[in-house]
Amino acid sequence: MLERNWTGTSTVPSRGLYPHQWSWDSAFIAIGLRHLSPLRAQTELETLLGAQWGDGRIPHIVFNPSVPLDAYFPSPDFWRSSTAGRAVGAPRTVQTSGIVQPPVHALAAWLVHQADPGLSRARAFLPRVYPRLAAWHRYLLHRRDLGGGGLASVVHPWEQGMDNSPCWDAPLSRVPPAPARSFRRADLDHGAPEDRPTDLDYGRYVRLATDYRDRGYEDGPDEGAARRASVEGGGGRRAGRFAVEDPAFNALLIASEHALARIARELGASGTARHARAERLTAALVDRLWDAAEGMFFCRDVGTGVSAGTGTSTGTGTGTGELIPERAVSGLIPLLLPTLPRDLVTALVRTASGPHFGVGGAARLVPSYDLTGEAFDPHRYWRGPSWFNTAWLVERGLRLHGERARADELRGQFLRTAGTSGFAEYVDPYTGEPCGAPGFGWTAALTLDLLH
Ligand code: 9YW
Repeated sequence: MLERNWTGTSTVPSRGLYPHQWSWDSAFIAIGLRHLSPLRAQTELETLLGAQWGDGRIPHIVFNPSVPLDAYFPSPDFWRSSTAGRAVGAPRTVQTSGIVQPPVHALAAWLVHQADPGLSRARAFLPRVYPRLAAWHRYLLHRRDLGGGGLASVVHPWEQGMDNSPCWDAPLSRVPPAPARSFRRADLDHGAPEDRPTDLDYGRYVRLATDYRDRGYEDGPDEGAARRASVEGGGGRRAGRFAVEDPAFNALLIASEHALARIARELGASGTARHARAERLTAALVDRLWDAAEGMFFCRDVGTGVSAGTGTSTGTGTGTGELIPERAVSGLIPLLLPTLPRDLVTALVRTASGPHFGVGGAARLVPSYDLTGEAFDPHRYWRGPSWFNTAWLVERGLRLHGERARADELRGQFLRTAGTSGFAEYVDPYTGEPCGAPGFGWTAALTLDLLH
């Protein structure tokens, strides 16, 4: 699969459905590729980082210029990155999207280095990628702290990577959809409509992306300054209609910050300040997103139109919002964090193995959404099906915290299901029936990783 999906400089998630380079896919793919070809794994990450914007953002898609425009929507002529994003430093030569995806990259870079430190040092891999990864984290922490509590916010469901998760239903309901006739969904040429997001979802995705583009992909003034103003009671952040603090996105940022600390140490610096920052971020994550009664993390809606304490639409946009009471796999992923308090680890393991997720019991892998939830749908993308990247993250978290038997069980299920599904994009969480695209990049790559 990985050979077939390799383009010469990077790997496509799937030949038909996703014919370009995707940001967090590439990070997961590099983690697997390092076992086959450490050079190819380094190249995968270097290609992605080569498309980084001047303000530090790593775009969620890097477009392949040899692929026809109508093969994927939204295409480069929708994003218009090199012109619309000029003020914030979009590259001139390569076309990209203007939004981001979860920051798995520093973690991937560190794991890729470890697979062949000799090659990595000979190619100065870490000295070349470190400044770019540091700028990426700086962007997220300074420009994307829209809630003012120290965490990064996503401004589009595509940024968090779980496009149609029920977590977005409430914040998305504030977004007027773009008319269905104003765009053409290329995804439906490849995927069954009942396995994909709805047309109404797409209308809202398109509206949000269009508005962001038309604002020149600006995230507002220095968020640090805005935050100081807000602490003093002035408000002043620039959260738009859709702004959400997500537990998985932030947990991956923290895991990557720990990895950056290790990279810094390998390069002769101390790394202490980065570990300390990861600690502060872990405290902020627990403070803002942990729900003790539910035993898991939730998203916090900090978009304009949500007021503190009521969660109702007021139009004032205080940015402090409310937790979104939807149980999704995103709320289990902080299990990955090395210094999560022990009682939280215990509660997360209990929640994962309980009736809502059925890990190690009724479910295959880790369902993307609450098996008992009203919005649960075993085939519709991120509203129930099990995905392999999230299972890999939960397996890693279980192993890290000494839950060896549970981790072994999940690993075994992962490998069996990956094989029998033809390395599917996602599977029915009860039957393991393959859904979405076959021959999916991160499914193949993470299988390799678990085999090592
Ligand atoms: C889309 C490429 C991407 C993943 C996302 C997944 C999907 C794109 O595919 O989004 O067109 O819907 O949700 O996580 O990175 O594999």
